[in-house]
Amino acid sequence: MSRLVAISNRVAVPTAAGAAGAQGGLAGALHSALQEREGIWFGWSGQVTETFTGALHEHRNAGVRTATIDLEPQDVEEYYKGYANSALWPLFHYRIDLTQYEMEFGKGYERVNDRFAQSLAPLIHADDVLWVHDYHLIPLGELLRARGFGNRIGFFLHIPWPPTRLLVSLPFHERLVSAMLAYDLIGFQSNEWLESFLHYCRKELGAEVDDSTGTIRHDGRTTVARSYPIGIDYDHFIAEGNTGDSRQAQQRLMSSTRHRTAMIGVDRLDYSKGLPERMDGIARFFDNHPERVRDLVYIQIAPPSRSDIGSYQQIRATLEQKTGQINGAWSDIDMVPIRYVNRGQTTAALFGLYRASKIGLVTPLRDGMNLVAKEYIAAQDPEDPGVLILSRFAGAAEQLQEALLVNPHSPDDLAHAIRVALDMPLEERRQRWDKLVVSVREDTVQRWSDRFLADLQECNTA
Ligand code: ADQ
Repeated sequence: MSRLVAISNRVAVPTAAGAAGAQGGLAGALHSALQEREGIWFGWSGQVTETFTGALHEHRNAGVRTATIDLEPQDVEEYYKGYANSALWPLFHYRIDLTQYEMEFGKGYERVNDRFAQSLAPLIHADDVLWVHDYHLIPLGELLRARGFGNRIGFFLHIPWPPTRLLVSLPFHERLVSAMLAYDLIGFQSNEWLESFLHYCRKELGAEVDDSTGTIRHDGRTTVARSYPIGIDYDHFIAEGNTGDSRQAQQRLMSSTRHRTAMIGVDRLDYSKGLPERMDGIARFFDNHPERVRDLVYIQIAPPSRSDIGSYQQIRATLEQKTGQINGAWSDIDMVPIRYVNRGQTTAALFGLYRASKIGLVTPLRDGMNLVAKEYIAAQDPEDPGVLILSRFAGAAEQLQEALLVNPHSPDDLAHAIRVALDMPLEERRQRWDKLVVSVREDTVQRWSDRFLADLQECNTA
C-alpha cells in the first residue's frame, strides 16, 4: 500500500476528548484515513509569522505524522479570509450576494498555494499517493505537476460545486477549473455537485466528457470525477455514546425538558446552515399552533466560526435577534421555547443531546454533505427513534431519503414538518429510522476514504 500524503488548509488532529467539532467534519475524517496508511498530514499551522520562511513544524500527534507551515498576515487576509472564505465559500454555497472578488485575494490564493507546493515538495517520495482537500487548495495539484511530480494526486471537494451559470461570475473561472484537471481523480460529495462539474467542463472548457464514467479529457490529460459521499466514524461515535459523559448530557437535557419534546440543531454559525430561516420556520410553527408552544423546546447549539469575517458577524447578530424575538413573544415564567448555546460540545455530549431530542433539525440552504444529519440518526434509540427533518439542499439528502425532506427557504414547509414530526407515530418513526440507519452505518468515513484511495490507486498517471 502506497504511503498517503494528505494536504488540507488546516491540520487538526482530534484530541482524545473528541473536541474536533468546531473545526468541522474534515478533522475526524482525515485522521482515520491517515492512521490506516502510515502517512503525513500537511497544512497551515494556523500561526502567522512576519516573513514566510517555509520552515516545517513536524510532529507526531495521536498516531499521525503532521507537518505544518506558518503563513504571513497578508496570506491569511488574502488567501484564507479573502479568496477561500469571501469568494469561493459563498459562491460555492450559491451566495453570490455575499461574494467578494478582489484581485489581491486571487493573487494571495495563488501565492499561498505555491508556498504549500514549495514546502511540501521535499516531503514527497516517488511512490506516494497525494490527497488534496477542499476549496482552499484547488490549484495545488497543478503547481506540484509544474515542479515535476508525476505521483497519483487526488482532490476531494467537501463543499458543493455550483451550477455553471453561477460559477462563470468568478473572474478567471476557467483558470481555476482547468487547474483542477491536473488531478488524476476528483471526488464530490453528491451526484448533483458532480453533474454540475461535468457540465462546466464540457460547456466552458470544451473538454471531452464521458458522463457514464466521469472521465474528462482536456489538453492531453485525463481526469476522472466521481461522487464519494462522506460519512461518520460510526463505531467511534457509538463508543462515545456509551460513556458516562454522554449519558449525563442526555439525562441533563431530558430532566430539564420533562413533558416537552426536545428538538435539536447543531451547526457551525455559518450563513450556509440556514439558521435565521430555521428560526422563521419555528416562529411560523408557534404562530400557526399557539396551543402547542408548550409541547416543544428547541435547542440550538451553534459555536461561532470565522468570526473575523463581516458576513459571519452579521449572521450571528441576525440569529441572536430572531432568537430573542421568538423567546420574547412566546416565553412564560416557567418556560423558554428556544435555548441558544453559543459554544461547542464534546462528541460524547453531542451524542447524548441528539439521543434526548425527538426531533433533529438540519436545514442548511446548501451543504456539501452535512454530518450532523448522520450523527443524529446514529445516536437514536432503535426502540424509540426521533425524526430527522432535513434540507433537500444538503448533499446528505441524496442518501437520507427517509428523513422528512424540506425546503429550508419556506417557513411554512418547516412549520409543517415540525408538526408532522411531533405527531409521528412510533411505528412510522421506526420504519423510517430502520432505513436511514443502514446508510449511516454502512457509508462510513472509512468506506469513503477506502473507496477514494482505491480508485486513485487505479488511475493511470499521464
Ligand atoms: P462543516 O460545514 O463543518 O463541514 P458538518 O458536515 O455538519 O459541517 O460537520 C460539522 C461537524 O462538526 C460535525 O461532526 C458536528 O458534530 C461538529 N459540530 C458542529 N457544531 C458543533 C458544536 N456546537 N459542538 C461540537 N461539534 C459540533 C464541511 C462541509 C460539510 C461536510 C463536511 C465533511 O461544509 O458539508 O459534510 O465538511 O466533508
